[in-house]
Amino acid sequence: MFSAIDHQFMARALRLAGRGKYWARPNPHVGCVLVRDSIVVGEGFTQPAGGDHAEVVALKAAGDAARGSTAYVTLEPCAHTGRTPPCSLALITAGVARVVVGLRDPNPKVDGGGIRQLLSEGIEVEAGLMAANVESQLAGFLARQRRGRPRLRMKLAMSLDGRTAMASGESQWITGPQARQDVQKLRAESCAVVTGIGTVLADDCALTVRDESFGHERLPPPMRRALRVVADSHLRTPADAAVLQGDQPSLLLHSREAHSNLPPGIDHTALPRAGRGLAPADIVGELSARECNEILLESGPTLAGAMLQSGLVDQLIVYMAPVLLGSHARPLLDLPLDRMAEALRLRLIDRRQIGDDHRFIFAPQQS
Ligand code: AOF
Ligand code: ZN
Repeated sequence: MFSAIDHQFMARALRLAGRGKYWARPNPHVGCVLVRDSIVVGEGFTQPAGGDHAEVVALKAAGDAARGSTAYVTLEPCAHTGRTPPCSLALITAGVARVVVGLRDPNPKVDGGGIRQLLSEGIEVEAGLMAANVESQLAGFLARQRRGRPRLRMKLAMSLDGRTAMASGESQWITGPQARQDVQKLRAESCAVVTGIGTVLADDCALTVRDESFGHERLPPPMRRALRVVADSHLRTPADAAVLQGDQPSLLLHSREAHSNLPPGIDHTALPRAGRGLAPADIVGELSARECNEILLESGPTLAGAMLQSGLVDQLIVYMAPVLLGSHARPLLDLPLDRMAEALRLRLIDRRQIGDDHRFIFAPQQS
């Protein structure tokens, strides 16, 4: 039912959508192309939250030329008034004749409503073109809408012998500059970057998204807003820690019993105490409540092990450097298993070389 031309324009809409990936959150980054007589008359992608949706950007660009056109939209046009008015209405008012949708929007406020509204106005609608591409492009948003919690990706950097630091804690640098640059992109795509207090105290990590890592694709400040989160049950993060400095927001998650000596202005939230720390489900739940679509976990072995055992991790992104750190060095994960039957089996999703390192993406078998 879809022609080669349809594929070509939806592919263009997908590429456009990608340009919004660092700033649309918590909205999904959507792309829209308006075509009349095989000519693109307008196109656009989702603007930062509160700004125009992709369809509205494209319609504004097209003006009167939108009348009688076909709209290629990666995600079903919204039919509700949220931070912005419904796109379905904007398409109807502009006189668009046909709408080709990549994927139906699972947001309960939309969920087929946009498509129904277009159809009821006599507009031809076809859905499902390149849906698998939209699924992977919007994996975080879709996870939050469908199952009520964000996608959680865990980043690990290790030596060939599965070590992450020397016994002294020294760890800079195991992987090379290209791999570290790749991590910058993961951070920029994420709504929250989470670490544990152990890593903050050991490395004084800043967890920032650094502009210079993006080459000519320079990121203006609104694109660098990943929330930096520290799981810090006892509120031990020093006020002068790098993770609390700069213009990128940070959040300390602590147990209800912790005493705060923090200077004013530092965002912190109390969660129930669970064993020696905080429960992974509570950490993820708090970030979900804050409309996070994508969480990147960049922690040491304790939090990483607990998260993995909680079953909440969707992907492990492992950078492996061609170096041996030896048997005194620290292991990748704190995962006290005894029997083969307890082993966590992973499924390989992707594998590639980045500089001198290798990057593997795995999903735990259960998910
Ligand atoms: C579209 N086009 O480009 C995007 C959509 O609060 P609002 O008004 O910004 O609406 C947010 C919701 O709209 C979001 O949760 C998702 O369901 C949909 N996103 N829809 O028609 C777009 N980004
Ligand atoms: Zn919309």
